[in-house]
Amino acid sequence: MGLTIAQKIIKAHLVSGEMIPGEQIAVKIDQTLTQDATGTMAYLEFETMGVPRVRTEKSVAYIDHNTLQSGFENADDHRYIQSVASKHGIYFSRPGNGICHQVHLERFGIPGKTLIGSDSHTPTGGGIGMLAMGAGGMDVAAAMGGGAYYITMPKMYKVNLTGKLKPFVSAKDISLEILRLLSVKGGVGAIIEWGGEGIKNLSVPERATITNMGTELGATTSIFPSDEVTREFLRAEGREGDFTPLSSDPDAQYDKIIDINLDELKPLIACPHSPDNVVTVESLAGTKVDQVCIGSCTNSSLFDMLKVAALLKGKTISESVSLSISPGSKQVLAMLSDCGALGDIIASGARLLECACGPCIGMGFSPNSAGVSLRTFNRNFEGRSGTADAGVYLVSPETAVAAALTGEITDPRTLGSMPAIKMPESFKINDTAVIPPASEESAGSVAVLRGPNIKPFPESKPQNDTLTAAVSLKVGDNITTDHIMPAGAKILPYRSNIPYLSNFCFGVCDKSFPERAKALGESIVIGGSNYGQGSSREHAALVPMYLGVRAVIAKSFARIHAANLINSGILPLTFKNAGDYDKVSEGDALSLTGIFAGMDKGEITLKDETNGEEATLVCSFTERQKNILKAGGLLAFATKN
Ligand code: MIC
Ligand code: SF4
Repeated sequence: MGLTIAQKIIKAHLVSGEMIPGEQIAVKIDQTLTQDATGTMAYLEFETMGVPRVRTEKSVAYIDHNTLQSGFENADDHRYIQSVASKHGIYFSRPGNGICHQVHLERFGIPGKTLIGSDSHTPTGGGIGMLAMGAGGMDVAAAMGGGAYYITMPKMYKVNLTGKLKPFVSAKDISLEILRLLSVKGGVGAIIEWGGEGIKNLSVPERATITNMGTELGATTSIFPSDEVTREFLRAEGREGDFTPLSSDPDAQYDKIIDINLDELKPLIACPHSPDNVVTVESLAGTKVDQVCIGSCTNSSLFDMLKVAALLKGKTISESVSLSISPGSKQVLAMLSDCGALGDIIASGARLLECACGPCIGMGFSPNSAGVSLRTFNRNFEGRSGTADAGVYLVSPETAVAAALTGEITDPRTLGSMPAIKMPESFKINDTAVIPPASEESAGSVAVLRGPNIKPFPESKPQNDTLTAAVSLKVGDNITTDHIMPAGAKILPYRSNIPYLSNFCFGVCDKSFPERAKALGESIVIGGSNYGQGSSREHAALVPMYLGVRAVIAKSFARIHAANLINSGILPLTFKNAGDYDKVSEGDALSLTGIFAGMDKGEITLKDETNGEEATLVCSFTERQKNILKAGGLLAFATKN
């Protein structure tokens, strides 16, 4: 039987396990990336593992999330990451050099290689034919130390694109269409391969917009073939030598095939508060808009920015709209500046932000109260923008500009004719903002600089054979990591201070949770389906662990979060019958007995001591995962072994 693109890459990197969907496999990792909001913790964990120098082909530490420095905390963390990277053989991308995924695509991504990153949008690299996956910081630390990455062998889905995008319809609309079709749970347990004759007209950055938002489908990753379009992109980046062709076999088998005709696609928009809440832009036309943000790892390439500049050229934005532009990288910004397009953007009244995540993670530029914000980003979860009652909509750059000009949601096809965009033959290459690590010989003398913001790693506890604890919180379906451990400018600087962060845990759902959990000592959280979707932040597991959460029982889990729970020593268990979720209430005393035998059997019985009800919980842990849970988390496990 023929192989899909992802199966070929997995086969070439398989360390253990069988490539049967649902089986645990271990994959050798060629490259890693970290960003600063998850990186500080990841490098603290890496240091604990005691490996002197990374064992990957290339590891890069980016600073792109915590770039507002309203106190010493972020600057101290940047200094820590720079010094620890230099000491251990990791390249350091300075603040201002750009968003990790955009820069990695431009400067480091290589077709056919494996990449894991401590950021859920690492699948952006699938746009260049990499097998690129988001992971928790501990898994990235382990991979930097030469360890394999453990995942469940995914199913394979294929999306066939036919036809050609019409003017004012773009790659972002393809992402929104697949979210409309599949929902935020639709990609769970699968790798999505994009193909069909329609991909020929999509450049690498457009493909990367699509693989980037595959994360919102819950997919393990998404991938495009490596073809002449890929070669052309690498040539323009001065890296043609990194090109290898890559395609699926003609007789490759897929578990699901989806067809999208690009000729029929219209501009789409995701409404608050979920990326799959998708309707046509025309159906919302006339809705008043307060703010428009263009950028993020989804839509900040040179092509996106040139389109924005061309549409803004000679025009002034609406008086009632505040427009922000964050180019994805220094390369994009420099080229915009050189060709004059930056001047067109500035002249229109836009506010230029630095090349970083910025408003996407609530790092500044929060909307006004009850404001309507149109963003070219990938997530519109409740509260993420930093304004609790804002309504955030996700759109393409074209739709964003249309709203900025008119002050209301506007179908961009009404703007007239789309100006022709001429992409340069080659990109401007200037890697001075990427600092190479110290040589192996001089690494010993590099001092690692730690600021007072870094607090000791919280102590985890081994799982016992019995667990008796109360339910500290019961939540519904699709709870995101932004609900569990919110981000934003006020909290993000404390990513290496778990005790402080704990005051905000589950703040979006229930502000009294931290106090209640602390008072209970040990407790259990009950969740609905797709629990922990969204970000890779391991803080959404480490903080509950610090607050005494010993198990999360849900209808189903998002992949990275389930792995983070295990790495933090928390049991992720699933109701065998989803209806049993209704039997348990907040405050109930629960008991789980025979946990170790249950882990082997795959079933554990839950007794609700408050109402006498029983339910069967299922789990399918590998031997390694059982040992991690018994040790009290990956760090305890790794330092013992
Ligand atoms: C996000 O988009 O939610 C983030 C911020 O990039 C996260 C990482 C983090 O929480 O630091 C992600 O996507 O993994
Ligand atoms: Fe940064 Fe937003 Fe991309 Fe996350 S989704 S990496 S916060 S730009």
